[in-house]
Parts: sequence; structure tokens; C-alpha cells
Amino acid sequence: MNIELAHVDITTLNVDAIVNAANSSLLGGGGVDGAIHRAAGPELLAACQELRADLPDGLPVGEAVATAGFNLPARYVIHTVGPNRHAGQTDPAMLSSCFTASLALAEDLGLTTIAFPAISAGVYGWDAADVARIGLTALAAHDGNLDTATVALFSGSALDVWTEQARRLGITTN
Ligand code: AR6
Repeated sequence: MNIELAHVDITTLNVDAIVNAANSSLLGGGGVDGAIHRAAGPELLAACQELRADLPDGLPVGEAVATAGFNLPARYVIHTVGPNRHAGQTDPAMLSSCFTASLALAEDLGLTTIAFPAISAGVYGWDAADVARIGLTALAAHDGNLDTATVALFSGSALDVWTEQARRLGITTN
């Protein structure tokens, strides 16, 4: 699987699925979650409310579920919940699981292209370089039919951090 790093708003990407850094409620929030809900339109919230019927306690950290993308260019939104460092969730395996569970779901859906944000690197308080290292390691280890995973980075400095971590890990990116 090719790994692309891009300084771009994830809501603009014409890929099979974009990953949302959601919270357990799946009912929206700030950051990339808010941007995705705004761009997708109100049908996304309705779809998330339907998913909650089977998830009365919300989506656990590290798991992933899919909805349609509605008004987004992306066909699907894969919602995952990163660990919240401010709530004491400091286990890197939880963050790695967000990437691997999203990739596994994309494979189940037969997708070819997927885009990730820097999960947990905003409101949830993880260090940008730690997120980059954990995310890149999970993406590079993936073995499946997906062709390309794009990491959509919202600032030039975030792109620099991911580029530097890829270099240190010896992971080739485009
Ligand atoms: N495209 C790409 N990246 C973005 C975009 C965008 N449009 N907007 C923000 N980012 P955050 P978290 C970056 O806080 O840390 C929400 O309220 C942002 O700069 O969105 O996992 C949820 O509902 C940062 O680098 O997600 C949860 O309650 C990265 O996306 C909570 O925040 C992740 O920042 C989740 O916190």
C-alpha cells in the first residue's frame, strides 16, 4: 500500500473513505469531526444516530464503524475514536488500533483508497510526533488490497513532523 502525506483538508479528498477522529458518542464535535459533519451534511448525523442503536454505550476507543459519505466527495466515512491523553488514555496500542481497525474495515468494504487525519493529535492531546510514528508504523505494516492511504495533515508543520518521522522509520512516502 502506498502511503501519501499531504497538507490538505480531509473533507476535500476524492477517496473511497475518509477516517473521522470522532468521540465515542459518534454525534459530532469540533476539529476534524466537526468539519466532516459540516461537509457531509445532516444525513451523516442521522446515520451515526442509527449506528448508536447497536452501540448504546458508544463506540469504544480503538474501534471503527462506517457510514456513507453523503455530500462529501468520499463514498464512506469510517469513524474511529482515538485515545484521549487528557483522560489518561496513554496506551499507544489504542491509537495503533484506530489505524488498523479502520484499514480492516476498508478492506471488508472492498475499498482501494483511504485518507486519515492525525488521530488524537488535536483535542485529545497526543504529541504530533508520537501520532506520526504510531500511525506510520501501522500503515506500513498493512497487508491487503488497499492501494493508497493518504494522511491528510491540516498544517505545514504537521506535514513536516510526519515527513520527518517517516524518514526516521525508513518508511517510503509520496
Ligand atoms: N482536515 C484534516 N485534518 C484536520 C481537519 C481537517 N478538516 N480539521 C482538523 N484537523 P482533532 P482528536 C486536524 O481535535 O485529537 C473532536 O471534538 C487537527 O489539526 O480533530 O482525535 C471529536 O469529536 C489535528 O491535527 O481530533 C472528539 O471529541 C487532527 O486533525 C475530539 O475532537 C486531529 O485533531 C477528538 O480529538
